[in-house]
Amino acid sequence: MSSKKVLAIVLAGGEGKRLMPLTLDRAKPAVPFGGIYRLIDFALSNIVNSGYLRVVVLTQYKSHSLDKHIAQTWRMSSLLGNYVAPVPAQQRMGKHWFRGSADAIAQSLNLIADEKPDHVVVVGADNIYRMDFSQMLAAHVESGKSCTVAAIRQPIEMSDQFGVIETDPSDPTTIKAFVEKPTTTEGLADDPGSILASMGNYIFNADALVEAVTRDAEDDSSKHDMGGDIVPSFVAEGDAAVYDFIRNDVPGSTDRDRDYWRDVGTLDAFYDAHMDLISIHPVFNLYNDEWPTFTGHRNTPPAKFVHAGPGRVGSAVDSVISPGVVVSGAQVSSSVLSPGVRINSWSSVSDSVLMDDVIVGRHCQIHRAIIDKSVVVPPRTQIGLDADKDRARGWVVTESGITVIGKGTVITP
Ligand code: ADQ
Repeated sequence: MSSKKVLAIVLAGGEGKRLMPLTLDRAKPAVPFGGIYRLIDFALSNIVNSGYLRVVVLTQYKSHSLDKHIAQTWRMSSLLGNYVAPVPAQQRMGKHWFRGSADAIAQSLNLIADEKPDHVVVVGADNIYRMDFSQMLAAHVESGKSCTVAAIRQPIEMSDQFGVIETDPSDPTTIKAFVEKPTTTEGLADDPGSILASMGNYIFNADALVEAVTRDAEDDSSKHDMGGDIVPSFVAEGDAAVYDFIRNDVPGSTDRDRDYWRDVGTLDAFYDAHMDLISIHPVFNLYNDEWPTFTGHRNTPPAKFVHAGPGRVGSAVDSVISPGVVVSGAQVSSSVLSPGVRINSWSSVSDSVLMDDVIVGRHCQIHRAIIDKSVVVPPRTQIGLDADKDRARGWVVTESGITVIGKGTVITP
């Protein structure tokens, strides 16, 4: 199937309130992840690796660093008509210059009209996973429906975070019912502890999407949401299929990470997804050359580990260490360090995520923490050892006890 007939739309307007303070001045898809990436790199890499090279990224809130990242990293050769174009929500003025995700598509219908695709692949921008959308498209075409929703099993306790899909055993590929984030629901017949959750990835026949979104835009009772309004409208017509993610087989994936998918909507989930990267046999393997995750690279020197004197061996174990990091006479374990991080003598960093250019002075102890860009940690600071003390200093401490320090926070010694 020609990739020219497919337009990919990435919904990248998420506010990401539950990731505060990491989303204080950036949109959720621009939040750094895994040392050198941004969250959106995973969705965009999946699209490009699937062979779809015409991509529109719909942005809204605090999109400056997202726009910059896309412009610097995702510029493609226009010679072949390929592009990754960030498109801000700005076509309507006033109080409702942005609404739900379906409204973002409604505001951008001219892009579909210009491109004249047969199919539109619509994906969220804030999940960590690998997926070959061309396999989903083949299933979509085979189903004969106008809309296909990608789905994965999730624990029933999480049903209020997802669109929940119901099918009929006699016709398991047709969606019988779709409820967006229900507070109560029933588990699957063969697995009562699980639900079939929408991954927020859809494929539409282009004309059907245009029609549905246009109709929705005129409906004042609608919240203009893809999961809440558009998908249910196809389900009501009996015109929506489900694509089980378990069928997706990305080249180079392992038995361990083939069905990996993480919604990193909360700080705890964001932290856990980092820990998934660093185990000896990672449940999400970054080192899959057959399905690379693309990102921009700073021009930084290699990482360096310095023996700074007697008893001051600089080392890191079970960790992901980015270029430009210097660990001097300090110990790092089970952590993810972004470019430009410095850890100085007699300090220890464990079970933590340190973003770009964080500087840790001497004699510090950092444990179970997320520290955003450019924070300077003065000598003898302890972070993550005492939740009450950390809260008293104005830092966020999550439900599971991870201390989170926002970008550029000035820590007094
Ligand atoms: P949520 O992620 O909670 O659930 P939503 O907040 O609408 O739904 O975000 C979906 C995607 O759209 C995100 O990538 C977000 O960044 C983006 N987005 C939201 N509003 C936007 C706007 N106005 N403009 C541009 N982008 C916008 C969704 C589905 C559920 C599904 C989960 C899976 O609605 O059914 O289960 O994803 O994570």
